[in-house]
Amino acid sequence: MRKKIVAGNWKMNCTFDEGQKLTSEIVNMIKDERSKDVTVILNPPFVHIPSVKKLVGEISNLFVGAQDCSDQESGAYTGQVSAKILNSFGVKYVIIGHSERREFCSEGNDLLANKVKQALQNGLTPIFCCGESLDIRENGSHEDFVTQQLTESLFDLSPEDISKLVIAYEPIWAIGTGKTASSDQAQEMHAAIRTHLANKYGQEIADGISILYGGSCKPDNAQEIFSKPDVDGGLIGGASLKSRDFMDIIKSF
Ligand code: 3PY
Repeated sequence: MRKKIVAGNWKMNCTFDEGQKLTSEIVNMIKDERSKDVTVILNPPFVHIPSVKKLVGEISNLFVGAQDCSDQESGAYTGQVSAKILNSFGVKYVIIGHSERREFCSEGNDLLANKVKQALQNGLTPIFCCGESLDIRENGSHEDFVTQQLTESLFDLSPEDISKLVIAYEPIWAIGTGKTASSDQAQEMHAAIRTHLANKYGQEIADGISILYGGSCKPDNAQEIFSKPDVDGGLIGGASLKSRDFMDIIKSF
């Protein structure tokens, strides 16, 4: 059975007080509503991590993640945060290769391969993002594009390491645009990703990897998207900043 996962990507949002309020609300609702079989991950900006972690406490299905990590172990890399440092703060998950980092920080497949390795070597679970732009979707090469992202960043990993990953398919044309992939479009790409993983690592390993959908996932479309057989949850942007919406998404399985 694959893990069902809902991860909130706060992006560059929330002051200290806003982050505390949002986390407290989510903690209270999760305690009340007990969505125990869903793994929930909060990915705030780095500076929030210790205070969010403190509020989260020991709730067994609620974890703190980061939005990025360095491709380097340690040293003179001003402004970067290593996987090793994140681990020492109790972080369990890290988003790697979000399209906004690919675009605004020029992160390419080779660099992302090193970030994934750093995360794994330091005990973090990478949530590896892939996804195509509108041009690529419209010219019909989206499957080739996404499978190439996976091949170039992940296919050096051993079967044991790839099994530890979570993958997030986030079509760029659906991020922050209000457009969402239809549930059939999401299913089609998730199935293609799983087949690509199976061709390299075998069906059993591919069947164990959770693949999340991201891109304008909201309470009113989550249930339909999560009902698809190869969709194992969501990486949630804007709707993760509203505790009620986030909880409604968590309850959409
Ligand atoms: C979005 O839904 O906008 C995201 O980018 C989630 O990572």
